[in-house]
Amino acid sequence: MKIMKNMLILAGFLLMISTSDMAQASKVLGTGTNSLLGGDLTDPEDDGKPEEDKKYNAEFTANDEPGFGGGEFSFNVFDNRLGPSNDKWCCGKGGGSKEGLHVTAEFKKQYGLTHFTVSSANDVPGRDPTEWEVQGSNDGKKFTTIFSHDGKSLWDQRLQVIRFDAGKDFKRQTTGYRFFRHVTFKTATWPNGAYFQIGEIEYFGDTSFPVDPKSKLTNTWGRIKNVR
Ligand SMILES: [Ca+2]
Ligand SMILES: [Ca+2]
Ligand SMILES: [Ca+2]
Ligand SMILES: [Ca+2]
Repeated sequence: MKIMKNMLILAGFLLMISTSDMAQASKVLGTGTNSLLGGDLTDPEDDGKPEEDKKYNAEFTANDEPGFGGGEFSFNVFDNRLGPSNDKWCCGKGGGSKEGLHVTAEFKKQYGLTHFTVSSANDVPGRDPTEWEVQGSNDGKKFTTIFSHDGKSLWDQRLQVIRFDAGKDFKRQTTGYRFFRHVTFKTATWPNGAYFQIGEIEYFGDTSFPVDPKSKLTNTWGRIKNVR
């Protein structure tokens, strides 16, 4: 009888695990700066000084408004804050951008992406990314798609933090990358007027993935090419 009861408890427990395992696409963590996970790979200590671009563990580049200062610039997605103006990246290149709008974080080490967050900014939902990707690279030139979304905006509130996990929202990673790039190809209002915004991006990863010898080679060549 006792064994039977224990088995029932076990069965219930297993059911619970498998149900939570099935948790569907992405997870809303809340709204505002306090809902960010914090301590992501770009700034593990959460002590970055965005206005000076100091105390970060990554180098940032972008094809639109590169920089933290000067306004609603692209690196504001790494300033550890959610809010208006200087806390976000807004509002898109005039007439759109064929290659999309992208911002890249370059690290010294390779990381297998385990999870990441992307947060909406404060303005109208029509500026939220509807078609976008997170990509990885080891030379900063050839990028592989890790996560992609093409459909309705995933954010239903302003300054909303959404978390995406490997094994649920994108494939469990077996390759590490030194570069992570966020690209937006479309928003609901693209490419008219102020058509784009993102509040914050956080990347998390580990180095305990099996090393793919090919990616190692790419990394070496990437470094040689970058020295030119
Ligand atoms: Ca830091
Ligand atoms: Ca951060
Ligand atoms: Ca800022
Ligand atoms: Ca921000």
